Amino acid sequence: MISLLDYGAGNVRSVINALEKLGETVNIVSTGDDINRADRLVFPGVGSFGAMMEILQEKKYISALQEYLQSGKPFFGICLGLQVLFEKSEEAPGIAGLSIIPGEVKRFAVDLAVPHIGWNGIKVKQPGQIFNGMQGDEKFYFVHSYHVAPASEEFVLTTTDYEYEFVSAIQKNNIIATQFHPEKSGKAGLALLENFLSNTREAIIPRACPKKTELAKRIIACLDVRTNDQGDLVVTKGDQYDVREDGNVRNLGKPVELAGRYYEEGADEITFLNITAFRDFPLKDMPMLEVLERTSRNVFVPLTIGGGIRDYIDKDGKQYSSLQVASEYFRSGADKISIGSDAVLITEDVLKAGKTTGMSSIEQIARVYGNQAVVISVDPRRVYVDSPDSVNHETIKTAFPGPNGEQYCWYQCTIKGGREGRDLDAVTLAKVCEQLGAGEILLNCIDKDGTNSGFDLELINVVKNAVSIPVIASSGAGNTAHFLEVFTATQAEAALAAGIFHRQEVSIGEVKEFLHEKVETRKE
Ligand code: 1PR
Repeated sequence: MISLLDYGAGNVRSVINALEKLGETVNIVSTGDDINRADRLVFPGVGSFGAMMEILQEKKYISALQEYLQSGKPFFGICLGLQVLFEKSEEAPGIAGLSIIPGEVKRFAVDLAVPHIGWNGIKVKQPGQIFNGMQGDEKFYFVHSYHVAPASEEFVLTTTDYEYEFVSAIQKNNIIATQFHPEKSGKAGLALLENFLSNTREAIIPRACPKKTELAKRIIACLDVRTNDQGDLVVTKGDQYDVREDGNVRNLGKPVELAGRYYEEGADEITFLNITAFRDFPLKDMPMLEVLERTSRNVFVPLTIGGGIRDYIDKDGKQYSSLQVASEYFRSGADKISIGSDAVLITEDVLKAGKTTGMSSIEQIARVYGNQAVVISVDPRRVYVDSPDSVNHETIKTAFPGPNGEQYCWYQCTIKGGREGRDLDAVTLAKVCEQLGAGEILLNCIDKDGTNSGFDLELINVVKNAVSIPVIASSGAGNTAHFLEVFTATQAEAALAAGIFHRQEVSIGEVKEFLHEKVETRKE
């Protein structure tokens, strides 16, 4: 039996799933007394430092936690569960942490994208049981904007490089805490957790730690999911968003099975898009929640889910907020949610009013679950123009002129799966959504979707240059060389593909093999 501290702020499902996969029975801590009684405690922190400390205070967990941490009993902190051990954080000035380790938590001061999202390496600084059996060149999944800065090196277990070197794990007697998420770090993460649970393994420094760690470019498999005409939930795939062939919805497989296959093949993340959720209410769509629940029990890389995340009034007049919809997805095993149509409408409102309301789905979900949990999925298509002055949009000079020889184009945002074009360009959308608190942009392209002709590099560059959050390049991958092209001709942090993986034309392993020694990737 292992105790897990769930202070109610976020998704602890994936940690529970990982522990259960390793054969543990998980007891959720719900009072200070439960903390006192625990023999081994896992603390997965989610959200923001200030909100976390407030909840810990309200629930009267603070003194129980401090006592537990001083007792010498095993403790594993993850992400904010590491930061909580320090004295204070720049994220919440004036609010004290648990002060078990001298030092503070600082925001990344880098030119690179913040949050630091993705798979990065570790440099091990002192022997640790949790590394038993590891080579040292494994990568782990990070997602954070703040990092710990201990006052001395005494308790530093690992460091990681992200423009500069930061502390990515600490060890003090039986207290271990990592900035990265072992529960989302595939087989390496599970092995590390298993070592902690066993608590009897020899402490080692792995032999092959890199001198400098590098954030890997991520390869993401995307599953567009919808109900077909027979009522089955299937993975489908469109050509420029048209998913029907001879009148029927293309059926490329079952969502849970395909996700499992991509995990085994080495996908760094898996994205589900519920592509018809704009017309249905997703909380009624229980099969989709079930897909997430079943997938997250066996897939230990980040899962994103999109489709239908917006405020909603059902036929009986009952109101649901987008936050409630998102919360249900998080509870079912999602690590991030993605917002498509609603992001366009929110941006239009912000531009019209000249200010934000603080109440949009993006702001509300980012406040509770953190910026990194909010992905904006953009569905743009090219609109050609003769001159940049002819429209009030961010235009680019294109190397691929339009049908009438037009030299310029802008990227028009659409809603409802490309069915409705709006008077808004993708660059403006990305900038406004970043300001509202989005953590990442999933950049599709209707012109390229399903064409196998390569990513729209011009689109990716113009959006990437406009924001500092990570950008996932999507649409058009047709072969392994397209991945190399997108990572060398743009600064995109990740590349997503669907069709070539579903049709088994190219496997994720083959993509990574091709990129080996050309682009930093994660090896399983
Ligand atoms: O608007 O918040 O309800 O979210 C709906 C979501 O569903 C959006 O993220 C939107 O992108 C997606 N969506 C809606 N309709 C379709 C469709 O195809 N008819 N799919 C759709 C979007 C695009 C990518 C695709 C890549 C890679 N699919 O996700 O996987 O283009 O494809 P490729 O590698 O085969 O070229 P909301």
